[in-house]
Amino acid sequence: MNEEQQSLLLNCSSRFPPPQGVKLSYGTAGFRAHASLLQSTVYRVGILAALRSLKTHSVIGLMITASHNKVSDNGVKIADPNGGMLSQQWEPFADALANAPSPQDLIRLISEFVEKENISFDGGRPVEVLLGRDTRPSGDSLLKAATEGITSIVGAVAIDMGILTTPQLHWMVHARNKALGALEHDYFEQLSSSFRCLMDLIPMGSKSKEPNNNLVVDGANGVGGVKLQILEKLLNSLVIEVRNTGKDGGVLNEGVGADYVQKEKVVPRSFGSNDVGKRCVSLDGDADRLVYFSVPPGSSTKIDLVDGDKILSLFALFIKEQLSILNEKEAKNEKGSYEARLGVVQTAYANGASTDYLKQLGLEVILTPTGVKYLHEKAAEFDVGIYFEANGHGTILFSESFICWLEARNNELCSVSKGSERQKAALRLLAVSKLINQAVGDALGGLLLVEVILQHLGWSIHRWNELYEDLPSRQLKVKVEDRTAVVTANAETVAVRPPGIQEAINSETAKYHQGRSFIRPSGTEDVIRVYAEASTQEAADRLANSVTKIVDQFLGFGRS
Ligand code: G16
Repeated sequence: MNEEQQSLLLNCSSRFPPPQGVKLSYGTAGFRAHASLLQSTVYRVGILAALRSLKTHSVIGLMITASHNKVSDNGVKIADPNGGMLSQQWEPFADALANAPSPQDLIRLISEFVEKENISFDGGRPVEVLLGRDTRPSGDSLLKAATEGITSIVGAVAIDMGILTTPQLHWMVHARNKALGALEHDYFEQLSSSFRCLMDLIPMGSKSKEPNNNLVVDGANGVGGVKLQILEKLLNSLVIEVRNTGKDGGVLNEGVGADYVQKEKVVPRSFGSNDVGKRCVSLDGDADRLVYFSVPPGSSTKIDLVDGDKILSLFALFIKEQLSILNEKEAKNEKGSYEARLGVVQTAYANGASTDYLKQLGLEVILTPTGVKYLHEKAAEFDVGIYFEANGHGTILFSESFICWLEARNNELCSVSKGSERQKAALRLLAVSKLINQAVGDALGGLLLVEVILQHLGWSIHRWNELYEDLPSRQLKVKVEDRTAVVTANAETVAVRPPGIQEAINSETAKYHQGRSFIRPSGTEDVIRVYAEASTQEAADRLANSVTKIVDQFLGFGRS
């Protein structure tokens, strides 16, 4: 680093002292904390984003959001050149940067890292970072801190893309680096045109079976509902009623949103007995998750939840069907046929019944730790990789080689059997690859794909929910003195620390028919999460409560 660069960093960073006595870490989805603690961290992540752009010669994204967390929290994460999460190799540097005590330490760290990574400041290429933020009131000042961080690297440019859903920002980075249109307008255009294409390809017989084109959306009082209202105008065929847009004084994620609905299994605010029988969907605060639900007859608060596992199952069913149509009969021995590898990725939170169902479909099911960064990486190993967390975060990834093959196949079929089922299957798969975000889970694209598939199959939400019966489950969280005291293994199914805790959980779980339980430290909140599953709801609740007590005994406040 030359002197000009060093003195720029010194001047700027002295205006962003780190908070005292707080250790932050780049968790499941970036840094998250009370917004008042984050000025320095966001400033420093701005520096990291500019360095990442220098290193990769690409456009990088920086998103300011704490997604499902409380409105008083905020957070920051990086989108890599392909639109995915920051390379995990850079996470230790992010941690070190965020926690460097003084500007001098910060500069030393950056110098060492720049040398180790062989980052050149004289590449002569543009260094660009796209910035986005959700609707949190603290977002504006944190965005300024991020901009200062980015421009603390000589020649780096920060481009404010405005208030966005997290997946929109990831999508824009992906598109920019592929030299495609990357404005919000392009995003809406791509989603709406691929949706319309899929709707046009729905078999005639299916359309009338599900008369209900009306969808009621809980926007979590965040950014997603508002963006969906814009998108709806381009769709023609769906009637979407958005509630909890945040415009009527509702608080972000408070009694609303996908996280609340999935964890509590009750209706969000503004929903109730008048909604019995309707198809409802809940987004989270930054619209990277979605879960469906319906209100059963006679209920005003309870719901029938259709979670991320069921979305995954619906997608898997549809994709599998399209792939088998493509490979049908006469196609088998034709030159150029392609046995696409289809795989699905879940976490330990996946309901046991969903995993059994997917295996019965003959699919390869892989388990990873919680966090899209892990699931995405695994799904990318397939030609078509579908990943979903039970909480509704997921997408479908198509390999570049499979997309190329599909495009060539579609052209070929166009000339020999235009309009055939096989050509339609190729077109559908191509449209799905454009509708569903290739960078990260996206509630808007996910929602449109669910709607298309339900219409394609002629299914109601109830028929969809009957794919398999969920095992009753319960999720709880426990505040402990130090959540890092819990260390897990085997995709978080086993707690290897503190010693003895797993044995205690095992002996409790063994008391329950179809019992399963695990604990893990959250990467977005200061808690230990507890999951329990058993043959009845009452048993799942009891098991979760007992495991919570075990966590408290081993790690609760007051124990050393
Ligand atoms: C983030 C991650 C998800 C993860 C969730 C909860 O979601 O992107 O992969 O499931 O946090 O993580 P944890 O249990 O570690 O707190 P979001 O929607 O908050 O960005």
